[in-house]
Amino acid sequence: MEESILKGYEFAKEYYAKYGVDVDKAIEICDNTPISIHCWQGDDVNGFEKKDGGLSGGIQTTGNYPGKARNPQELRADLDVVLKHFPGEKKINIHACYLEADGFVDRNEIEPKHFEKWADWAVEHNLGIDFNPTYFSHPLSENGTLSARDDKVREFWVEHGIRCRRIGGYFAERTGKTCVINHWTPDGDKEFPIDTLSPRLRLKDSYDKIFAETEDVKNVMDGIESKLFGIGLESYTVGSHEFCMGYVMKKNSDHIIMTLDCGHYHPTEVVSAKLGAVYAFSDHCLLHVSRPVRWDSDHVVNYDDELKSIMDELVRLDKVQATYIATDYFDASINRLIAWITGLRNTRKALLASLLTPVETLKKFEREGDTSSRLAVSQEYKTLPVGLVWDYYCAKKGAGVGLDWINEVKRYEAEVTAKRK
Ligand code: RNT
Ligand code: ZN
Repeated sequence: MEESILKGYEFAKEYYAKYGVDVDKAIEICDNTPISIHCWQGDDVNGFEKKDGGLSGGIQTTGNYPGKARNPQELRADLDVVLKHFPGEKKINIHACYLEADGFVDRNEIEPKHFEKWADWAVEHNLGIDFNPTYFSHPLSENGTLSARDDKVREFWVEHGIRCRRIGGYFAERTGKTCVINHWTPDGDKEFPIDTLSPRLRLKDSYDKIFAETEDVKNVMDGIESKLFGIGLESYTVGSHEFCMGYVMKKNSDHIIMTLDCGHYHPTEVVSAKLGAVYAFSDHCLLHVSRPVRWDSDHVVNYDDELKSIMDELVRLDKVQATYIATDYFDASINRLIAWITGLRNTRKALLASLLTPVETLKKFEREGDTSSRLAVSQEYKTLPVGLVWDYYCAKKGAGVGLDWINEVKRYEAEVTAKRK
């Protein structure tokens, strides 16, 4: 390791000790916390179904940067580069549309065998796998999926959900690690509907059917993801926040949990402010770490105040272990790997920064009613030398420090991704 990095670490250790913070313990917890890497940044949420038709469901990938992965082999090769530059415990998060089959296999026909190569790859890399039903980018998703008025359409998607839970069970078996499934449906309306209740009752019934039919599935957690609106579906979302939260709380099940996506709320609402309320009623939740920008929900995660507030909250609530942390963004306007790795590193770095805060000291001030010290100290620690600890951690893990990893990804671009036509 470079001497300056080591020196920085020694200095930071001494500095943090003044606040009663144990740097090595923070690094250890940070390193052991799984973060689930969304596979869909690598190919603009396309997937590998042998069918035509683009991305739908009110989400869009903009930009035309060359070099996106065109098949599972390329995506996994790119993921190897991501894994290398993203330190710490990882999982891979894949969508049902990333199946591998000889011909076209429809969503209501998918089976564990279509995901065997993903499972082999994950086992080889000692990674857990998380999973997502794909309730979009399909001819039958144009007028709703699990909430569709048409019985046949609804049945089709219920079958998809059932199959996805079984595939989740398969992943858990293969990897020996819990598979976290995220259920998100884009169902909604461009205008405000006259009847806002019936679609919700149908969505509720569909989820009930999926879970009732798959009670035997083991080691799978199910996040229910809400959303405010989608593109082309601006006025009404069937799976709104109130709906999804209501569903999860009413079910009171040990595997059905809330998914909170940072980009899925009104502009002044923040996920960091919701966690303390969610944990008053739930043992777990799933985070989709993302970044909203005006109306868009899926920008590359920045090292910004809200990301830091979310991680602060997890540490203060002592819910780092209870929370399933997953990333969710897609940017096709810049080098996809740099986008991917930047968001992931920011997520891990923010977690490390929060683990390096003097939480016990702050809690003590609060208990004693010393809110002046609580405020003052909470501001002081913001500029503590977290970057020095981060660099040391990355160097120790061989994940690349500063410009190193960027240069390496650029080399990979020149040698591999730029040659893809
Ligand atoms: C969309 C949701 C959802 C998707 C992925 C691809 O707004 O956030 O999680 O991004 O399923
Ligand atoms: Zn999401």
